[in-house]
Amino acid sequence: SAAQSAKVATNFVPTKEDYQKVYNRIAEVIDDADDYDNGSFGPVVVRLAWHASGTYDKATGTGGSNYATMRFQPESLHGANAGLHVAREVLEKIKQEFSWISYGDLWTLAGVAAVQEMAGPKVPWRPGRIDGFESHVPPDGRLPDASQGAPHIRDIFYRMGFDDQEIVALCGAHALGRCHTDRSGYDGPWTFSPTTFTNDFYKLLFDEKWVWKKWNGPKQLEDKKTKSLMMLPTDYVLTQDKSFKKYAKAYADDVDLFFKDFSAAYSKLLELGVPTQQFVASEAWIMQTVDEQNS
Ligand code: HIF
Repeated sequence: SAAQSAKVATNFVPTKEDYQKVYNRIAEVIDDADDYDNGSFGPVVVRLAWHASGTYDKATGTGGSNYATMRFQPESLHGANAGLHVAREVLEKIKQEFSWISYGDLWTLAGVAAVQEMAGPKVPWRPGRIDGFESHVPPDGRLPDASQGAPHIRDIFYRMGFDDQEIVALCGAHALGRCHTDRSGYDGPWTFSPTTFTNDFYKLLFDEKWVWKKWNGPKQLEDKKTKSLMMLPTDYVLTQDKSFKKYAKAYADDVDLFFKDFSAAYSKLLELGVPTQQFVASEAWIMQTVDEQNS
């Protein structure tokens, strides 16, 4: 709008309230999904925020959420990012309304809003990411391959600077959403409530009997009882690897512990690759849910 362009022209410095307005628009837009999956863009937005951040390489300081490089080829075409154009397009509407926000801040704030609005924990977040260029695109192959085992998971997440406990805490986000055959080749949701953030991912891992699905697609597991849920090989590994299993069991038994640890790990994920001095605040903010603002 003219008012917003004028703000940019006069060096508009957004406050926490301005970011809260963006958050509130995100909450509206992810819910406006009548004809899409389970009626929510929340899960695919959580995946966008993660894939935008999970390219980080601690050793070289490259990748991560700072430059929002998934806007560019070839990163937008990397196999792991198949389907994420849906999330980028949904959020583009908001970028048009709030032109002052960087794409990296918009995508990560959207991840936070999606988690919180789907009844998940508060995730501390702060702005400061800047838009980069094609030259910042990280190489392909930095995101995890779902057909692999524990050594691969560790390679990928240790490279970002996470430990076993943080890896397992993050993995609970697969309570949300589903796999699409035309994106990853895998098929189906992990839980019965894919638009509500719960610790059901861990509970189901331990409570159900998981068997290899007989089909033409990639190797995945299905629950023996209903055959309507799925686990990726990388998900199932959390019950097989001794160190991973310890944490997965703890999160199955204690939803509060899971929420607390997920919040910390996801917040850390979303800040990967952003130089500390770029952040506008020394401590991350807690954005309010729509419900909290209305009560
Ligand atoms: Fe996912 N993930 N993820 N993931 N992911 C998929 C979908 C989602 C991995 C593979 C896949 C995380 C870790 C890993 C979400 C969030 C997170 C799909 C299906 C695959 C194959 C894509 C499709 O077909 O649409 C692997 C191998 C991971 C490392 C173990 C994170 C922890 C769980 C970091 C994370 O936050 C979400 C949400 C989805 C659902 C997207 C949707 O469109 O519904």
